[in-house]
Amino acid sequence: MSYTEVKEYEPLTEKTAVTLAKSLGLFSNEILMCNEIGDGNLNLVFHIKDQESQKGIIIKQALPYAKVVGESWPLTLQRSQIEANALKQHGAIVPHFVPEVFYQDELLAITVMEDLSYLRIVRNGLIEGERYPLLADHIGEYLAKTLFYTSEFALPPSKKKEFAKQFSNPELCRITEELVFTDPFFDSESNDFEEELYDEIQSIWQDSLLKLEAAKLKRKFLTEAEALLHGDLHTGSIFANQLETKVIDPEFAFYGPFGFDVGQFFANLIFQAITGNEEKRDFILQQIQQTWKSFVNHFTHAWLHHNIDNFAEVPGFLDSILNKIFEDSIGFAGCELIRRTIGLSHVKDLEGIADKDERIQNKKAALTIGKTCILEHSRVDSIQQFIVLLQEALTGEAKK
Ligand code: SR1
Ligand code: MG
Repeated sequence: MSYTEVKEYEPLTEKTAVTLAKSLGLFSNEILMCNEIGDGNLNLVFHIKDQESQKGIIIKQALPYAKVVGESWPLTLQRSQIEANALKQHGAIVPHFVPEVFYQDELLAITVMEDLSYLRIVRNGLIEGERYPLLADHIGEYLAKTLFYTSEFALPPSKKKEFAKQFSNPELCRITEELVFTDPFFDSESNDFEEELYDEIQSIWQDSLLKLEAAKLKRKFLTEAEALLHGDLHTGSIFANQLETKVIDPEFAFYGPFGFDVGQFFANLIFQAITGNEEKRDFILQQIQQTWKSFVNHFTHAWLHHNIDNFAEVPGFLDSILNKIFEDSIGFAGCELIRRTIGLSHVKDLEGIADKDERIQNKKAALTIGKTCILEHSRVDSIQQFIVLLQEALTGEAKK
């Protein structure tokens, strides 16, 4: 049977994934290698390769539950279509930063896309000391363009509202609302932390100023439908090498606040600044600065050439938007730092530290910096000031 004629959803196996690849006519060779390589929280990912021609593809399939928790946490298969459509939407804006989608199937909840296995997942590469000299420039450009060109600055409001409807993603948004913006700030069941952090965590739960700022940030995430976000832009969602950068996995895509993707990227770089030595810390801080610089350059260029809003040329408007994005992104970064340390879904940057004392010390630093970002986000006026704030936190109390 041709796999494209399957009538109901079933999870693929390495064998049926090959059958599917052949049904799609993507390979001429009969002998194909297939490995399930998914190491994320939610999906199956099959890497299929023709050893002779070295041609490969990726088949990503959504499971009807969150893999990280198990079948007790059902999850919509519709996220697969959201992801494929977001890849296409963002791919139309920045094709050089997004994998090409060859095929999508709603029933099977699959997306067949370009094989990026010649690149490395940035989180793994950074942990092992690799450097990606163009990463900051590329991600700054990716963020500026995907956000600007899906916003009302570039689209007529009616068109933007159509997209916002198409990318309504309530189940995946709920994960972020709970895991990033709520649970870590309360004694919630989903939290997962080492007991040595209990005093720090208690102080988070009891800090009403911190909770007030977190509440405001959550509200932004819930209500500000500014642009089509990636929605989960951590360093595990980025492939890179010395020359290229590709952003994958936008299954959390929806219309949300400009600063959210920027903040998640910042936070996941900050983990590397926390865990690295002095030289790495300086390099990572420079990457954060460069990302923002690239973002501002590309966003400003798009604004000056493609802004359709009548108010575009009003002095101060662009600056006020950039300031808002910047402040929000620092606040969102703070939430991401805290949730990846004590919430449900952790990061290898911290968990991979074998020595317990060292790991706890780094986790405490992540919590301190996360709190600072949340509390100070609306007072930080420039990227230089943010870098100084991070430098002080990294060399001072936070690392003791
Ligand atoms: C249940 S999903 C946990 C996390 O994995 C995804 O990558 C998102 O970051 C989500 O919050
Ligand atoms: Mg993901």
